[in-house]
Amino acid sequence: AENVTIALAGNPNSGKTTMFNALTGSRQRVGNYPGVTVERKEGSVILNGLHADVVDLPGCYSLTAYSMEELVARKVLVEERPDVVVHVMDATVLERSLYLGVQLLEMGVPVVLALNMMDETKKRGLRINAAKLSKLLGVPVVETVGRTGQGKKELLQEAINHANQRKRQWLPLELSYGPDVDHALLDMTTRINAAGLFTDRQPARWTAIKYIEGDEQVVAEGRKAAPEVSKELEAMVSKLSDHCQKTLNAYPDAIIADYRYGFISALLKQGVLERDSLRERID
Ligand code: GDP
Ligand code: K
Ligand code: MG
Repeated sequence: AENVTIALAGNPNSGKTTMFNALTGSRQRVGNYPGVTVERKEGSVILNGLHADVVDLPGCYSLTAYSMEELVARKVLVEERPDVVVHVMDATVLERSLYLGVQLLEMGVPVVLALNMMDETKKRGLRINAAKLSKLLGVPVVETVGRTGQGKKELLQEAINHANQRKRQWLPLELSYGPDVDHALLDMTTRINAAGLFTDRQPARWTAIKYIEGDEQVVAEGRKAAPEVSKELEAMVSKLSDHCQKTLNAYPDAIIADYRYGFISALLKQGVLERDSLRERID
């Protein structure tokens, strides 16, 4: 059987490379992505009978074309379609980390969350209910300490199980962004599906979100692949943008970001994240 392919994604300094090293040891190759100066680290892991190929993605905060790192990470996800993405999160800043996590889920890739830096989290008196987070998001969540390798086997096991269950099927999480954006998204998604624009490689709703976010790369590719469809989509975005500025005094991409943060903060309040009182910490 072919090895499961795992991509490690996460914010800069979340511990991706440390986890990559813990998993792959010396079975590594370092190269470059074509045409850019971003380093590509690949390796393989054999751990107690489990086999996988792993790629360490460049660090990013979003999956919109805001930086070279984000472009490269997204390109790997869309074009190479890893069987599963392990999102390595700095659990001491769970809320911020989940902003990328939510975007991975919205993209639809099979995701396993690694709550990394659990040693630091405990020192700071933060309590994270991993089981609850897993249940609420519908994805496996594993606690890890990259520096010691703690949790790495369970993480690998969960990643391989999840990959086999999902069989590379992309099932995007659909958030609401409020009535105005939702309405436009529905119209755009219908248009994208009817035209089959990029539907072989990414969810139509995700393409629509990228248009609304003003993602230059997706829009440029859309113009090239289907100029007429792209023109219609851009008109829909511009109408939405005018409407949102008039009625809400906000741009649609900012509204999308707000709703994502709202979703995350509501999630954390459901007993996922608690802070020990100072007294408990001293005891
Ligand atoms: P990357 O940018 O995501 O590749 O992050 P690195 O793997 O380079 O790690 C960033 C820093 O966090 C390094 O100093 C690591 O030693 C440290 N680090 C990684 N994992 C852990 C962990 O679980 N606990 C603690 N305390 N530090 C960690
Ligand atoms: K780093
Ligand atoms: Mg790194």
